[in-house]
Amino acid sequence: MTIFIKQRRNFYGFYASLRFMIALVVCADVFAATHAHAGVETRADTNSIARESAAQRDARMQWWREARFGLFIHWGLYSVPAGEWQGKTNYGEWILEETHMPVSEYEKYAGQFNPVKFNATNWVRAARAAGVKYIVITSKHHDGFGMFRSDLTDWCISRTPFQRDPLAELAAACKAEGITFCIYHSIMDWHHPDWGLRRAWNDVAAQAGPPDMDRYVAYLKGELKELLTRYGPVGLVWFDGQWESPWTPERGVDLYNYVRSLQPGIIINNRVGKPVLTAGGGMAETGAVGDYGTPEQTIPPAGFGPGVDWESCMTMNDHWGYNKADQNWKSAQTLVRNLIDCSSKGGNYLLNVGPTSEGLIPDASLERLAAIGDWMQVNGEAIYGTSASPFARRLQWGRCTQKISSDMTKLYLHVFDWPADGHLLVPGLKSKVQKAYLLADASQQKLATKNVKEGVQVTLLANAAREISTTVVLEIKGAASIETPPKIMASASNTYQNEASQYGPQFAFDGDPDTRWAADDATSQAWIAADFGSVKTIRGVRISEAYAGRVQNYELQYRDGTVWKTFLSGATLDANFEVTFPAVKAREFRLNILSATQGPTIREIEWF
Ligand code: FHN
Repeated sequence: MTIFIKQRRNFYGFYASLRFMIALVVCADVFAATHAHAGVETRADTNSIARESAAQRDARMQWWREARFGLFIHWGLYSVPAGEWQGKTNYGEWILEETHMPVSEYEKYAGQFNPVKFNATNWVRAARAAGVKYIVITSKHHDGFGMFRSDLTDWCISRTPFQRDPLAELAAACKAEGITFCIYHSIMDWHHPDWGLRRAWNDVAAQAGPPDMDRYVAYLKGELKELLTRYGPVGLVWFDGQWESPWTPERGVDLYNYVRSLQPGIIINNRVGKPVLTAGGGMAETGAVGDYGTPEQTIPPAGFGPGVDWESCMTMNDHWGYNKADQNWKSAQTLVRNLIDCSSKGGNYLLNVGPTSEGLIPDASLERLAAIGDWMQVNGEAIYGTSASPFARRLQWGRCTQKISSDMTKLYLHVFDWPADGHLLVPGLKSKVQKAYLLADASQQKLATKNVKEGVQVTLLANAAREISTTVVLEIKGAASIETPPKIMASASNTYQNEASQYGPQFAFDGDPDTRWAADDATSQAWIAADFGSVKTIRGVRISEAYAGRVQNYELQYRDGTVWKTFLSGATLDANFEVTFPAVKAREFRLNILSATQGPTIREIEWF
């Protein structure tokens, strides 16, 4: 029998969940958070967020910014079916929602949840050995089940044969091991009768009266009070499930304030608010709230610029919750390079594990954590407490992080692709290198460096390359002086779903083949232009089309006053298109696509 204090039963229509759409939403958040923070700071009249000075905020965020690497743990009743129901094996933590199984059916998993092999210290030690600085554990996911002992409901751990409190044990182990304990708490609750969008298959709530969201919010706050007053310091709350209509920006601001009132130093992600749904980032939204943005399963192409806090969360395989059939594991190399990529763009990496219902982290996850730990053992200095790369353009051979102190800058060059000739070019670096060495080399044997026209050339030691990534340290007096390539003002006639922060024209001129400009799918005609700000003589162009063959007919043009003049036309492009032509002098040049089979998308355009 389900007991909810202060609850009534009722029945509401079903709300179709568009999970994959949610993932697309997530990227939007980052911009929301950034602007929100800026907005909230200034818009005292609309949102009464707990006021703090920029210095106070920096102090509150410091541990998290320096941490760079966190462990996400999706653990709950959904680990019992382990992804399987009625012969289908691809479910995860959304099994209740995706199967529409009666909630009374789902409740039976509580009786089968008895993780006797759970050992919080083992989990935390595996995380610490991997170089993780904070752990975010699901105190409650969308199924509403509390992975802690609550006085407000018995739809929690006390309903199971496992008469212990996993969160209490994890909080204690984190404290003992020097890891910051954090919680993930879902706003949406498929089980609670007062959550505004009650599911038709919530037969347990069927007898309750109509949902009462104010009463639900009181319950939600009650749970958070238990969590934020009984488990010691909590580093951050990772809210989620904010996208459904019962949740509002006002409720987000109110909850943000409430949580900060319980632990003033706590950090709260931006999903406490209600980022307006747009496919990906690129929207400054009013009323948004939260301390940092949360791209999901993706790493932003170029980060979000200085002063923008964000954290990319990602699965190790294809599921957040435990799925016994899912063996599609990312390699340790991919996971470490993702961590480096996030750090090089000024963001954090929150890597997920989905433990079993016995209380074990899958071996494949432990193996990867251990491999990451081996790399972090040697290279952690190039991740923790670093800031984003000073190089505006993507480095062909890898990434860069830096540490700036009063009189010196350390550039950490993360070499993914070892130069065949042993000479690594650091493009655009003008500074004189005081000292260069391999981070893995305790003797810090000096590497020869030379300032050349294109930048600094570092002579690497033969066979020093490491499979995952090799860190070369350059010590420079003061700040690094880097010749920034001429700033190109990019523009285009169309950008995919107005997603400028993901597919804007600037990405075709950033020197990064992993980013691209894209037009909407249905676009058959489009142009993309580059304004060099001053007259430039060009004699050729290299164009890398992302999906070769879409462009069927194009012109190359320059602007003469208000008129675009065509100086070359052709049919198709491809991934490595290059053409030279007699010199053309102008400030602005454009690729004008006259016909395309589908939305044209270009990785790089280099006018030379
Ligand atoms: O629906 C959840 C999902 O189950 C998982 O928790 C991820 C983790 O960031 N967040 C939501 C999807 O955006």
